[in-house]
Amino acid sequence: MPVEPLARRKTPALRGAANAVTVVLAVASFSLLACGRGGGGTGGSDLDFSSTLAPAAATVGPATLTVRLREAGRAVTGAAVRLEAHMSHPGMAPVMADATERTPGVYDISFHFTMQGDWVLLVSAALPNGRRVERRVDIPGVRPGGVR
Ligand SMILES: [Cu+2]
Repeated sequence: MPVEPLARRKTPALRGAANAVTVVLAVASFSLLACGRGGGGTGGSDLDFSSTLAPAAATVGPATLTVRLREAGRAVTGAAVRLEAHMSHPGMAPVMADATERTPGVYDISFHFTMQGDWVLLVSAALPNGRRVERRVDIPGVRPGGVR
């Protein structure tokens, strides 16, 4: 007879532990998504994302971010690649731009640095197979334009 109440008492505690593990896992995967910078993959390790900025020494004015997408060693064609460019200080609307695919898997995003200072480029790519990739590219110290 005393066995049954004991067993009942144990069950909620075990459930609580399981819930705690679930929460920890959810937080861990969220922070992976939130700071998708660097070479780590957000959607899988077989997806290769690289980007270059031209001009390399960023100044206020026009710029082009070139994004290369490869999946399992093959160029990813037909992706919808978008840019959201933010400055590090508040109160400024982001600069938005869409990419055009120059050659298979190579996407050019033309936009303008509208102010000198520190910028954060958020690149998102929606792949034809439904995958979605987001990367953050920091561009610190954009210099005033009109020097050239
Ligand atoms: Cu600004």
